[in-house]
Amino acid sequence: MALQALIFDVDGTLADTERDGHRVAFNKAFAEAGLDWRWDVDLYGELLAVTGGKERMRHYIEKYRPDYKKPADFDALISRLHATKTQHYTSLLGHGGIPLRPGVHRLLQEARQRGLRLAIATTTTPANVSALLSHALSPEVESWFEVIGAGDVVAAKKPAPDIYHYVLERLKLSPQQCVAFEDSENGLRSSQAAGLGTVITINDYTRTHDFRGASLVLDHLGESDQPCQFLSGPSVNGATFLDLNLLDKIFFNT
Ligand code: XBP
Ligand code: MG
Repeated sequence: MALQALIFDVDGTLADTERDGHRVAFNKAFAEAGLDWRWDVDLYGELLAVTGGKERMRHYIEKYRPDYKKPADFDALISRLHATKTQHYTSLLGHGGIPLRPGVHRLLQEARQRGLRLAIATTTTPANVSALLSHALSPEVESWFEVIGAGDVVAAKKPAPDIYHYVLERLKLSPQQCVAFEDSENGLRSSQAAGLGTVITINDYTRTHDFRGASLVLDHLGESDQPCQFLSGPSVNGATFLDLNLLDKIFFNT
């Protein structure tokens, strides 16, 4: 069976968006709403255990702010905060922005040249995906992705496999024909449960996660002038970046 498609997670995988992007946007939304909720870098790392911004805010209140008296319209408050946070996040990407991680653009281009199909499977809001791709690369890049599975299109977010099932169904491919790219344990649990071989690129928030079951773990995808480290997986014979030939060898023994 040959490789047909690459499926990418977004936050932490395409770009390091959490610490200086999502976290900052949440804090701005809280401050504007007159709330004393404040997520510092370490706390945010703990909160990332729960995927999805709305779910993360609810988890914060339950676990860290038992003193907080929920208003009668708490659900509406969470929705409003999340909408404001999305506005802050997308405008933050437009101002200075957050670059794609090393090797991402290179691998996307290589996949397109080779006629591979591309897709996205993420927990984040669709507007955030558009903003990241158009500001980090250009507005037409979104159209490179045949399927964008994002946000609330499935009821159960990662680590549930639903978003990968959603994407695979729309691609009309089996998991054996695709490779997933993730950065976190929740992401790996999700892709693994959908039956996908998975490449992990770690980041500062996820380097201590449990990546057992991943096909390959790297610090990033690497560039010819920016070698990556292969942290676990099969021998790569001195490779310094991940390209499609290496991916074929690892996943399809070709
Ligand atoms: C990352 C997430 C998201 C973002 C926030 O998902 O967990 O919740 O932190 O996005 P992934 P929203 O790595 O799968 O892209 O606030 O839009 O939910
Ligand atoms: Mg991620």
